[in-house]
Amino acid sequence: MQTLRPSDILPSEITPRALFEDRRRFLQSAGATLAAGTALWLGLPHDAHAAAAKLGPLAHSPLSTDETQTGYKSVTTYNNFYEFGTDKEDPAANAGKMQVRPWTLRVEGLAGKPRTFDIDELIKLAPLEERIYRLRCVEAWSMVIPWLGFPLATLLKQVDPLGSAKYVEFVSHYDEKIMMRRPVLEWPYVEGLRIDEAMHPLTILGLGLYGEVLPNQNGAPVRIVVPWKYGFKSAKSIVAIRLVEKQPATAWNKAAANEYGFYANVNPNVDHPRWSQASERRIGEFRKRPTLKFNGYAEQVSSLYQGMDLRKFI
Ligand SMILES: Nc1nc2c(c(=O)[nH]1)N[C@H]1C(S)=C(S)[C@@H](COP(=O)(O)O)O[C@H]1N2
Ligand SMILES: [Mo]
Repeated sequence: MQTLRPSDILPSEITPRALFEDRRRFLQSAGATLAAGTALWLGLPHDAHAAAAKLGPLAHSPLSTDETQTGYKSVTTYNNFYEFGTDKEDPAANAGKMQVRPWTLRVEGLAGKPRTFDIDELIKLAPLEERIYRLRCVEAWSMVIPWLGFPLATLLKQVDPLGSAKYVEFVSHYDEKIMMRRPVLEWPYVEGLRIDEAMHPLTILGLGLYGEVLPNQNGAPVRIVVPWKYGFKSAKSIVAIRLVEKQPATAWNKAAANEYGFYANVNPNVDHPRWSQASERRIGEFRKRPTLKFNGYAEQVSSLYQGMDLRKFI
């Protein structure tokens, strides 16, 4: 069976055009309260998401967890994407306005060969893998998401990072015409990693989930996914990656440094100043689960932090 790449086919071509346009109009006019039920409202089958562009072929990564995956509906309607509102349903209701094509990603800064990649180039840059990762939000909930992507290292190597590049900064798209203007955070949303964290094989450039291109609310068309850190490190809808010498000033760290450290490694032993991080609720479950150090990825990543006091470097 031949699987189409999103470069071959756009969602607007797959979904019958009238339906697609209806849906867009609906998303633009409906308030946050209604839009969560869009699929039902349109009378679409339960797996309405099957209308989105499929990505493939995919290799299943051995770095995946075999835990039960969080349902597609929760993954795509319970989101943090503050540019589109601070309630969990806001991104699904409002992110449809974001134009995700054409899209380019600049990889610049301390690099021998800085370069701008078109989204279609990016998707073809390396074999796509399915990476089923736990995502642990700083708000003490978690999900298990089947991401599609490839190692961020593969992209970074394309531009020949210089030895002076010690950190990597990620800049999200910002458009005040369709996104929040209130300075809840400083816009654009900026995140960052140390270069060895960025080059770690677990860190991926996310291009899809559940076998399809990323829904806008999950950070279309390209985002970062760093599974051993709190979710806020995984910047969505990025337009630039900068190789830099100094630790970048990041959006959440600027907003409240004592609550959101630069490292933000998942750590059950270090509480958020306003709540415990010892346990979490997996979306779809009622019982609480103990939070695991480095979100369960300690074996792979703890060597990155040898000799560092992780109570100090939160
Ligand atoms: N640009 C941008 N990226 C962002 C955020 C945001 O508000 N803006 N929220 C972060 C937080 S707090 C989390 S938990 C994850 C959520 O990703 P998901 O909605 O795809 O599960 O995205 C992260 N990336
Ligand atoms: Mo989060």
